[in-house]
Amino acid sequence: MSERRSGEQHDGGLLLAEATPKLKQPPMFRVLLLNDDYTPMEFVVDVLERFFALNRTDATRIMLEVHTRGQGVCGIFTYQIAETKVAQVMAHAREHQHPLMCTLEETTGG
Ligand code: TYC
Repeated sequence: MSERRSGEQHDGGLLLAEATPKLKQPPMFRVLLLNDDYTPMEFVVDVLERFFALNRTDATRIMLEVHTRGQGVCGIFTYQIAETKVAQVMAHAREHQHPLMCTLEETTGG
């Protein structure tokens, strides 16, 4: 008669199932800089300081990684922030007539 499944409550004659929390981590995106033969190294270091809040040491390390290996990670962000960073870097590079390329890729779990 007063049988009740666990997780459910009587409420004025209504049976209300308890909501199970369904929280997930948001997908994350790496922002990448790509190497080219023309953008000055100093400009790339400035971009990394300006848009990714890196100090000169880390900015220089990442710039050299891009220069020697072809690409490098500037940071990892949620989609909206990653996309904004890419747009800001591309606009800044074009304003200064440099062919610097910036893109994003989704991380897969880690
Ligand atoms: N390869 C460039 C040069 O020799 C430097 C550079 C580094 C360009 C990183 C782009 O994302 C880049 N001037």
